[in-house]
This record gives sequence, C-alpha cells and structure tokens, in this order.
Amino acid sequence: MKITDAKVIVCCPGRNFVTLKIFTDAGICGLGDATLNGREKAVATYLEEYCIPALIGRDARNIEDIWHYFYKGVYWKRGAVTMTAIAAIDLALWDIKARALNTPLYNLLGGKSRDGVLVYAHATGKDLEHTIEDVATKVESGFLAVRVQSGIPGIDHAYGVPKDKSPYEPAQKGLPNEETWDTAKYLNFAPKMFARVREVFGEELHLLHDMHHRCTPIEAARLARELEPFHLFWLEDPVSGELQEGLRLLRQHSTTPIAIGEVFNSVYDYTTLITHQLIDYIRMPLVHGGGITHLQKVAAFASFYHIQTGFHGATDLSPVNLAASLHFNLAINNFGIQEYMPHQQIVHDVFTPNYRFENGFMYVDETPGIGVELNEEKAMRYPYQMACLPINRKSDGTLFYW
Ligand code: KDG
Ligand code: MG
Repeated sequence: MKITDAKVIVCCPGRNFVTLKIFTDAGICGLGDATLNGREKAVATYLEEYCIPALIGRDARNIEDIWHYFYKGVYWKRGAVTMTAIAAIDLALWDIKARALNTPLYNLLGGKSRDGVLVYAHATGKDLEHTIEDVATKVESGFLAVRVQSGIPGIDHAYGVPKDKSPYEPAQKGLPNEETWDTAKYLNFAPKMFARVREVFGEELHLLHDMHHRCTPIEAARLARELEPFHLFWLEDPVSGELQEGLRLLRQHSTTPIAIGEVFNSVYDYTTLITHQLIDYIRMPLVHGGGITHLQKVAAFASFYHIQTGFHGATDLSPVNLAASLHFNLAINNFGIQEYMPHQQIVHDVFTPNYRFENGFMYVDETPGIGVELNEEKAMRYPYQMACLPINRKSDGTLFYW
C-alpha cells in the first residue's frame, strides 16, 4: 500500500489546529494531529518541506520503519516541532492501517483492557466561590475526577483561568501577553482552596491540580506536603521538567502523587524520572511525543515501575489526538486517567469525532481507524490566526525563568 500524497490542513475554528492527511493507492486516507500551540506554522512547514516529499512512495503499512526513518534519519533528533511532525505521520499511518483492516484502532494496540476511559474535567472560577460552583457543575455532569484551578487573591490573572464565563483558552491572538505571577500569594491560597473543596464535596471525588511549572523545588515540596490531607489524585508540573532533580527533592518531602510531561517529547525526558520512581503519571501526549509508536514504548517502560499514564488533553490538542488517545488508553494495562476538556461546538463543525462522555468515562464506537473525520471544505472557512501562550513576570518585572 503505497503513500501517494499527503497534505497539511491548518484551520482555526475558534483556535488553531494543524492536521496531516496521508493518501494511499488503496484509496484509504489517514489523519494525524500536528497541533503545537503557538508554533503551529513551524510544524506545518516541517511537514510540508521535509517530511511529505520523503513519505511519498513508502509503504504505509511499515509504521515502525517510517517512524525510525523520520526520527533517526534526519540526524537532529527530538524537539517539540520534530516530534509533533513525527506524531502526525505516525497517527495518520495507524489510522490508515486500522481503516484498511476495518477495525477500531484499539484492536491493533492489544484490544480492550477496559470498557471506558476515566477522564478528568477542568473546574475554574475567578475566585474560590465561583470555582466551587464550577466543580459542582462538573460533578453534576457526571465527572468523577476534577482538576481545580482558581483566580488567586492579589494576582490579576491566573494562567488558564478565564475571568468571565468564556471558554478555556490560554493562547491569546498575536504576540504573547505578559502576565504577573506571585508565588507567595499562590502558596498561601492553594491549601485553603482544597480544604474548602473537600469540605463541600467530601472524600470520594478525585481532585487534581496543575502548578504549571511555577515553583522552585522547595516551594513545590511545601505545597505538596500541605496538600497531603486532601488526598489529591495528582499534583501536576510542580517544578519545571528540565529540573529533574527538583522532583527528587519534592519526593523526599511528600506523598502527594506527581504528574509531569505535557511539554516533554521523548522517552529521554523520562528515563531518570521513571527509573528513580520520582513521578507517578506520565503526561506526554501522543501528538507531541512522536505518536503511538513512541508512546507505546514509553508507557511500557513506565509500567515496569508502576507508573501510569495521564495524557495531556487540553482543547489545544485536536479531536484526532483525543480519539487516538482514547484508543490507546483503552488498550494499555497501566492507564491511569485522561484529561478531557470538550471542544467548542465550532470545532465539531470541522472535526466529527466518534467518542462520547458518560458518567465519568469516555467511550469510542466501533468506527474503523481512529474514528475522526475532517471536513476540509469547512476547515477552509476558518483560516489560521496567530496566537501565543502568555509569558510571566514577577511583580517587580523580572521574567520568570523556570
Ligand atoms: O498549550 C498549553 C496548554 O495545553 C496547557 O497549559 C494546558 O496545562 C495544561 C493542562 O494541563 O491541560
Ligand atoms: Mg498542565
């Protein structure tokens, strides 16, 4: 089954998405997500200029070989742009293989280890009471696990927390916004927030929290320890992923489970963290981590250390990534949880997915392949708009460096 062509579709139904479509001489096409928030065009160009010409004529069935061709063959290994481009190729090839065999993707990954995928929702509010209201909304909608973030007294804008009821979107149109951050105010507030959430919702609800790499190791250790009475499912990105020894320090001080890796793109970002058992969940998503072929190996490696998956799944990853992640999560043994933020309706104007949410879990249907269709004609109605993630300064103006 020869690859005859491939094209990159960049669209902006509310936010930017990059999708790779690979065509074969069997008349079967596959889709891969190639969205890298704030750097979309870099991946699109990488695919168009360097990958697509080298893909044409290859046998679409040889996924493992093609993966290594693009990973090792270019000399410049790793990096978010490269690994997102490779992921898009990989996802599209798995999609093609599963469509060709007329079976849902999970069947090619070992079949089902479970019926549904446990997911967590985001609850946010401009202040604690609005956050509590949003947690209640998520619980009423059936979620069994909720990530809780809130506006913080004394901080003008907390990352990823909309000031009004507008949908979650940390990227802003144009060049990066500059926001102000104050760690001391955050560290004073966060334990109070979780005390109140537990008081209102009791012990059963799984609670998660994202620190967005904002703390030094000793600050993170303080918070992880102070949150212990509230039994978090996980504390995410407590320190910057580059500082892996920081996680060792944190581990020495706390039993709060740790998740990290939404900005990772390689198994080599994880080797120390996994083998030294410094973390509990891997966050690297299929779309930024080289796709299924690479994540299968990372997840298997993690499984030997009793570390589970908890893939990144914010709305800046497309429905193609989410659907592929659900198949992956259904199949592997050491699945932990999946992040799920429903896309806006306008996104589903372009992407038609095969998944549904019910009582805390997500399910895919029996559609062959990954199970997502892209309406190219509609995609063209939403042209790319530059948008970037914000950067942070301390209140004295210093640029945050971790
Ligand atoms: O593009 C960046 C966002 O996806 C990220 O900030 C969201 O931290 C995030 C999360 O855990 O979903
Ligand atoms: Mg995060």
